[in-house]
Amino acid sequence: MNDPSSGSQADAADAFDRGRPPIGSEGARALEKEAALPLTGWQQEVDQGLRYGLEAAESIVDRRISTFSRGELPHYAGINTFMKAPYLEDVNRVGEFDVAVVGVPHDSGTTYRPGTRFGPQGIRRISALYTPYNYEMGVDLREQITLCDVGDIFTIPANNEKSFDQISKGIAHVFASGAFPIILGGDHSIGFPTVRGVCRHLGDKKVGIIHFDRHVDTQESDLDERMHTTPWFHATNMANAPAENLVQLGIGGWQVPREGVKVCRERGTNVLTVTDICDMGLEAAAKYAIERATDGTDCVYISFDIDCIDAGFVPGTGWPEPGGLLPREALKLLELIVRNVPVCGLEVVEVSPPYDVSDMTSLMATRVICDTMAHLVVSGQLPRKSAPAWLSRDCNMQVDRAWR
Ligand SMILES: [Mn+2]
Repeated sequence: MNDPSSGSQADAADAFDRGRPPIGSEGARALEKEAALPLTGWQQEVDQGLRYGLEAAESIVDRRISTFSRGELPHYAGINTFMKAPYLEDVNRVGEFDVAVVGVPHDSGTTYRPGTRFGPQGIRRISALYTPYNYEMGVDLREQITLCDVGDIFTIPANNEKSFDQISKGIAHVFASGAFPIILGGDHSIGFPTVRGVCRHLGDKKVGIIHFDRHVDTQESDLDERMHTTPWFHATNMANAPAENLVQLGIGGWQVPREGVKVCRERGTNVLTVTDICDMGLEAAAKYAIERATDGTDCVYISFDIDCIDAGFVPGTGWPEPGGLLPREALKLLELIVRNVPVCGLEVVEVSPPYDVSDMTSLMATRVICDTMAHLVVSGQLPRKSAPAWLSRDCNMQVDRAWR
């Protein structure tokens, strides 16, 4: 007979101590972590709001509220920078911040449906929904790092190559300042010029690329140009970004050009399909990615194509492909990777708001970005105490060979 008052059932009952999460659970730990976070940044925001935005009307009881909205609240109000971070009009000052968000509104590299030129705006708009605090991680970005939004690169809509030159120059500037660059795409053609911007300031150091995507993006040209199907062919032509350190996670389906597959095979890139990732398990897949990306390199760049996630979750993208990762799988992979490699930059690409539904694709991009910042905080990579070891102040404009 089972006596309900004895043995494991009683222990289990103890663990559910009236109205509290189970002892030792993530939920229980999260409750404690929050208590350890300061409120200094929040208080500064309130004080500034009252100074800049006037004290509220007399009928408002909560005197932290200002007349003009000047901070996080209310979430539907205000000017749309990323997470309402200060807009840094003078990009010469970008090095004063731990993290800089840069928009790259470029979709001339798109070979099917366009719209990712509106990606930065779409991501910024829905990012206003987020608080800077994450429950499980016990991170409050407002308290722990400084963030700015430098606005967008001036891209040239009819010309990929001129846009690439603008993007490389802009990203090199942010990267060289010591601020951690977070890039809002834009289609995936920007992956080449962003990495080229990074490589200009690596000296003789090397970068591994971890690439989340359903597509390989490794062919030399597409429709006679360097398009969003080609960034890694050209990025891995640079000595600072070896192909053997390019890890491609989530590849598969009916939109992978055979030309690109041939390049992956010949250059020895590291491809895992969605099935590989599920069969290996997320821990083993992340371990593989980390080993390959860091073997002989000094830092890791993360290129997150939102279409690595199943098309059902991210309809607002240029080439939707069913069968991708579940959001929680992608986010867990990101966690396991970001916390365990020296990350030098992040881009999130292929968000196309005109095809989006209820901002869900933009919201997923926001989640990837905020999670990455939090993992960098938890793993001690942000805020930076000194300039990263891989950063060279000298700018080498010769990192890539001229194409055609
Ligand atoms: Mn893709």
